[in-house]
Amino acid sequence: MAIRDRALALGFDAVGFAPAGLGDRPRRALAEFLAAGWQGDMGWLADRAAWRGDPAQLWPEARSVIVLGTNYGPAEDPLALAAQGDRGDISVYARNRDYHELIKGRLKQLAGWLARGVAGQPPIAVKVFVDTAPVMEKPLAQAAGLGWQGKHTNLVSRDFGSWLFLGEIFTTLELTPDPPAVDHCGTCRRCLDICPTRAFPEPYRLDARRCISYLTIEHQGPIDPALRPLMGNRIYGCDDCVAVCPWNRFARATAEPALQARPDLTAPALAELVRLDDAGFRRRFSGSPIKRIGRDRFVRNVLIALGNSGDAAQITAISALVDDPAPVVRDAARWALAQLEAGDYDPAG
Ligand code: B12
Ligand code: SF4
Ligand code: SF4
Repeated sequence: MAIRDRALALGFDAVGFAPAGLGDRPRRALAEFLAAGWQGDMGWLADRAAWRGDPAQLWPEARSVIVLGTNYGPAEDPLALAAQGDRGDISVYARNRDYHELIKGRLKQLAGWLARGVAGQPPIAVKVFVDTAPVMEKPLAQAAGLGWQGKHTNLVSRDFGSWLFLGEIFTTLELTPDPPAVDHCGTCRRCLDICPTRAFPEPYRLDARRCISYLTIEHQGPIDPALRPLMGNRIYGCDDCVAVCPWNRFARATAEPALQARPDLTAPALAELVRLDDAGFRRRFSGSPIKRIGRDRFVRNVLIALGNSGDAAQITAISALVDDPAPVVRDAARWALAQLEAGDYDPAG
């Protein structure tokens, strides 16, 4: 069919159609998630929750959603990095350019083509979304048949495992929906058991406040000291639950040039990252999604990884940051020193 062919020609790897609505379950799950406070300081998840939980409220004229998946499968097993304590583990999605730009550009191309429509037919209205809009992308992708929400809450595809970025085109066009995907997790619980911080209160539910992805990327203040030793060398995001999924045996490395891992972002030396000042940070992460969190939060993460590294050779570099102008950096530096010198850490200090 023309839309699918066009989407694949533009570089998308998976395409499906769903009605512009969500059943009760995702809406209820979102309400329960927010009532439990699992969003932590991602207040934007609660803002416009009515739109997020119901595409019909976000855009009442929309009739269908075209869900597009982009394969970002890594060439090597991301779990292997956890063993390299002197190196920073950056999650697969952040090892090159910001995926939002790539996907949004392609969504706009496809939407523009669609909106031009067929001569003599009524005009077709379209809106494109990726990640940051008030849309629940995973339940929509499941409804469009791209995969199912696994126990780690992310979408699992039979063709690409856990490695699909999602994006959507909402449209006034009536499209015949694809059959929704069915859950194939069965009795497996690998993703739940591998989580270093025990962030899943139960299967299919995530307390984001304990998730290393949230802690390293979204959370702005000092990280709960009880969780720091569990973070290991993860300095931007975490892939453990998605990488361990057995359905990744069907995954393949992405062929997309913009998503190939930059060698300097695959396993950078912590000793080098901890020395970054503002200008150095901006230079190093130009064009990368990491730039968004700024030098202070990033160096906070690096200091926690150093505290977990057991590498006493870094004590001098860490000591240089105990008087850093940024409170989160000072706090993490004192904690890292206490870890490496087996000394005291006073959070109030
Ligand atoms: C907020 C957010 C986060 C937060 C919270 C994650 C979360 N699970 O809610 C944080 C910062 C932790 C995060 C982390 C990551 N994220 Co994120 N994130 C989002 C965002 C913006 C919204 C998700 C959301 O609505 N959460 C609210 C909860 C309520 O909804 P939910 O996740 O759908 O989960 C509910 C359902 O699973 C439901 N449910 C479904 N089935 C069932 C069955 C039963 C029986 C039950 C009881 C419940 C149930 O219950 C759950 C909640 O309790 C989306 C983009 C978007 N606009 O959708 C990207 C998105 C989900 N993230 C994405 C990615 C890649 C990641 C990371 C892998 C990045 C990384 N490597 O660090 C991690 C994975 C962590 C994890 N296990 O989820 C991708 C996922 C792609 C995919 N294939 O699924 C998305 C879709 C972005 C994109 N456009 O590609 N993320
Ligand atoms: S991303 Fe990491 S910390 Fe977050 S739920 Fe998955 S395994 Fe746990
Ligand atoms: S690891 Fe197992 S339980 Fe988790 S999403 Fe994959 S199949 Fe489902």
